[in-house]
Amino acid sequence: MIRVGLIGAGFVGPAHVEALRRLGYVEVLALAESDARRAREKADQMGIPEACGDYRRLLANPRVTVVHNATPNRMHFEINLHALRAGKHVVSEKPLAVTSDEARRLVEEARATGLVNAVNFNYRGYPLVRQMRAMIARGDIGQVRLVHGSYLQDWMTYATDYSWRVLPEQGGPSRALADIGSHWCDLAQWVTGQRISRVMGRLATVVPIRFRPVEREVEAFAAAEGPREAVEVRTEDYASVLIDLDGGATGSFVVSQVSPGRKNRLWIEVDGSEGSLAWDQDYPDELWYGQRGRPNQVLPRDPALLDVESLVGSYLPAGHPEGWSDALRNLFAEIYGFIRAGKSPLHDMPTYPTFYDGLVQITLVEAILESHRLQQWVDVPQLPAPQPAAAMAMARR
Ligand code: SOE
Repeated sequence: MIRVGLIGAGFVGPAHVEALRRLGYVEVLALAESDARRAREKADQMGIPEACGDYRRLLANPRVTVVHNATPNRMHFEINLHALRAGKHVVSEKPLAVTSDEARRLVEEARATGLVNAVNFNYRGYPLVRQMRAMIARGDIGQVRLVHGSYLQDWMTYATDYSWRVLPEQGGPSRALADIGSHWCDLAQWVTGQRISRVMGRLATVVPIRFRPVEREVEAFAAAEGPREAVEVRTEDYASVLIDLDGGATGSFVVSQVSPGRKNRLWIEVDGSEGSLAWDQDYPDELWYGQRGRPNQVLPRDPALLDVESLVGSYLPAGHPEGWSDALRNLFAEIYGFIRAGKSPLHDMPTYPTFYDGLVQITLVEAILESHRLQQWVDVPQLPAPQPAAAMAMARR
């Protein structure tokens, strides 16, 4: 059994617990929350044996070998750092930290320890997103020319919609871009194998004043009651971004948390010289394959039809719909497969998103904010990827 400590039990923490339990060889042993009473309550709800109100106690538990950090953004850096220093493998929610300086320090710390470090870019766990990546790598759509799409939500549409993410002190300087744009950009880069190298962003805060419930913190997507106070909003509700990629492709994306009716719609299309592929999270079991001289196709998520490399878990047969929680489980299966095999990112190339990928996304968001401020194109600093020993030996051969 691999034993896990979860820190933070807001919206996403319980989803981690459920996905981990489905792996079969992982026990969620301990929960840390902002105070001991809340920790015990939440731990009881989820059947987690140990609970504490101070994450440092959880880190001191020698039976915990992996820590999942599902706390609000402002706490990511400190907890990730201490978890590594305590000798734990870390699975962090995104963003890895609030600034690229902090994220860089975490990448260095992780490298110094050799521990497994992962960031939850969970949309990589969808079988048909993997299929898209495999087909692009194999050249099925020819040379990649255009990458475009959007990530739209509606849970911040009204001035009474509120979350800690609104305040830069809690969520960081960016909201829609860091929260959901980072998922879109991670996918765009991962499926195409190209890096976003230049950006031109236009951000907007369309709800400048929000009404914050004063009595308690509100979790993402949750409703709140009781008295409220007005707060000025200093993070973006919306962004549209032009992008250039280093392999010659160009494109654009829109992110919004104020698009009524769009609950969590991540859509991405890649157009190549020979064909196009498009995936829409509203229909996650379908991959659209467009061609010029032949009828278009829709590939279903049928394990019998997918490329082997797309199969990270035991998927249900075709016709048995899978979704968000299955993709999360698939990503965890990959991370924990690595841990269980006793691998280290110093020696083996991780197949899951690492702290380095977290740093790449924060750097990208910072470049988009800068571009909006200057009202011009900005080059995205390109960061050398850490190379495990095995990959370096291969390159020398
Ligand atoms: C809220 O916008 C949120 O929960 C994000 O924080 C997640 O990363 C995204 O997957 C769903 O929406």
